[in-house]
Amino acid sequence: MRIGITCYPTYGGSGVVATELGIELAALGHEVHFISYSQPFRLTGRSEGIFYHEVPVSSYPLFEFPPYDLALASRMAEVAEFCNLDLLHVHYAIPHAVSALLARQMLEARGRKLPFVTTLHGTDITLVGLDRGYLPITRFGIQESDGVTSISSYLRERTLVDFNVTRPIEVIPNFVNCDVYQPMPEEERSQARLRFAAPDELVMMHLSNFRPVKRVTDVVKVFAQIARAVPARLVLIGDGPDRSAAEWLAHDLGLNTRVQFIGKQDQVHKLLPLADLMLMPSEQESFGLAALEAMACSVPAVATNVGGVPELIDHGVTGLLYEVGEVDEMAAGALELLRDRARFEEMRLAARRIAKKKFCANDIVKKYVEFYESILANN
Ligand code: GMT
Repeated sequence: MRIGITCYPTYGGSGVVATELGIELAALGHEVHFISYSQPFRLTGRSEGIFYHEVPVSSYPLFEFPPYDLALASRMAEVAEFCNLDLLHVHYAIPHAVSALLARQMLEARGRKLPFVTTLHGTDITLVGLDRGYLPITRFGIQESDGVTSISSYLRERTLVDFNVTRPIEVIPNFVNCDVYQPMPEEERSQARLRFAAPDELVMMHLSNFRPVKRVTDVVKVFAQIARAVPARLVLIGDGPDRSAAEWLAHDLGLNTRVQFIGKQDQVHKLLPLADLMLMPSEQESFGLAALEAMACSVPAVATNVGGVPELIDHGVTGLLYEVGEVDEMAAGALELLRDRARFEEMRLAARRIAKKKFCANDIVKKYVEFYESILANN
């Protein structure tokens, strides 16, 4: 198949999933064309079968807001025509589903078909999409898609209820390449951990885009309690609006030397295995890809019982779940787990086992391919 993929290219779960999907599809022999305003950040090399088409967005004095969605629609139609795409797969409904709809109509007028699949990721439904200014057009884009998938059952329900969408939504969960995201051999791990911690110190990790929904200051608060009880370090990967609030909090709590903000990183699969626990105290999380990536590396997450997270983490078995804001409970639960080496080891193994069993790229990517085939068969 020749598949066009559109996503947000910057740091964020939906762009990661879209990019990893494209890479996996190309490895299966499909031709993948990324169409976006800049190259997706995880698309570092360019393996065979992967192409990137930039969307030029011209600005004129008349435009206070350059119309990216129109430029994108135009580029989608061009790429589909020149590269003979079979279908488009857009990740994150706003504005991508609407741009794809326009591209499909542009090609229809020329007697050519371009079905498109929309994958819903989270805030496109739970936050941005609920904004009255965007809701009707987002709903229209979803409703008019040739196929719709969501990354968790929770998100599917939210879309059906909050958007009153009547078309079927297939749940295809997020996935991880368990050969890339995997535990590190012990000697290599001990050596690599020295970058962040002394040999006797534990390493807590957080990975996100530091948006308010991630509650990064809770990460620091949980860590502060852990660090009071045991020798530990906190490594925060990523960047975003709440980074400075978290930095100030770490400073005010006297944790400067124990907390490291290492910013955006391309090779998170080399960092996650160095952690003992992942901290993900989010307010909302339709899936929690960062926790899955950590689990594949045998790193359980201390997370919140929100959205699609319970579909990923089984409390007490593959990680720990708490209500939003239960900072004391999260710290106490983490400490209790870390002190019980046998239970901790068991959870580490269970986390990787479940990542491999339920969320392995090989199995999930097959589901996408089957879904594409069913869309093409009906169009
Ligand atoms: O979490 C974010 O702020 C980014 C957002 C996105 O769309 O890039 O993430 C959403 O999609 C991820 C990949 O499917 C999910 O793992 C995240 O749970 C989801 N975020 C939220 O629902 C807040």
